[in-house]
Amino acid sequence: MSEQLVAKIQRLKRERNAVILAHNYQLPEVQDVADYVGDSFELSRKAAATDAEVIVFCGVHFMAESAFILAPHKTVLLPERLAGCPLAETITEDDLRRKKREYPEATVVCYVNSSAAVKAESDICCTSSNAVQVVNSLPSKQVLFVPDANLAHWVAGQTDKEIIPWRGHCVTHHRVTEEDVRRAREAVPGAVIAVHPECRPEVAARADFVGSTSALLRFARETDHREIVVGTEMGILHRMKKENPHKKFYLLSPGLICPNMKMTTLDKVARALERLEPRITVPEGTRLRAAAALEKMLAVT
Ligand code: CIZ
Repeated sequence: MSEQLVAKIQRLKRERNAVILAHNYQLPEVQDVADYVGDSFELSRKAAATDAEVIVFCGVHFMAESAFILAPHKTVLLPERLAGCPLAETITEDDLRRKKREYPEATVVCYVNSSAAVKAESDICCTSSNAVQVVNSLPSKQVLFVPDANLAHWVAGQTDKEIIPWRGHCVTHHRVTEEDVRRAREAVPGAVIAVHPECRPEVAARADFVGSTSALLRFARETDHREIVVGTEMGILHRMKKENPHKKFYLLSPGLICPNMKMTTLDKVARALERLEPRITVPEGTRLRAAAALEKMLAVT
């Protein structure tokens, strides 16, 4: 059944002149059918660079929006319309406008895990792999950093700027505790612990390595350690194991499962290609302002 479904997806992909992009947190079978697997920004850049007319973005809503922002003349499909991001939903453009009034001198740095409307209201975007570099490139002393408070804290530890965080969290990463780190050290002595900066500060402080999904994948390839405990969404283990068959990977906490990332199935990918729905678009005024914030990030990284 799954082989037939994969064959159907490949046929539809050719007929539609489509490319399939899958985030590092997607289900293994969805990653395996994709043309590219990566973090949200890497994938959005692929979307902009490809000759394909249709982009099937296997991820969550803000990711498909970013692809559309960078590739507005293409049809961008999100196979599951309801796949949202609770972190991105912690802040609206109105919330951000109010916060900006409180800190009129601050530059607004917006993590890409945010809606197009919030990006449009920001001065510059960042990803978890370039957040420190983006913040340090700014002339202002004060930075309003939205929406992830844990990432803001991690950045604050690596810059002289005054970082004013928003109160958002990724519920999946925020679930991991110090106790999980202690237990992992006991259960797999000698293993190295690598976590995402969306984890709580006390978790990041106790890890051996902290980085974005692309940095974690690089770390897994380059470290001499044979056993790695991973503190990010479980979907990444599929790629880590594929790329490093001789190493052992363990999940830091059984809670590291994002239900939104698991909503996309092969059935829904096939249906999206068949119907060319659900389409994700962004109103042109918002798109242009959000694109400017993303382009500023590219100019300094
Ligand atoms: O932006 C992304 O792709 C996410 C969700 C995390 C990361 O570190 O890549």
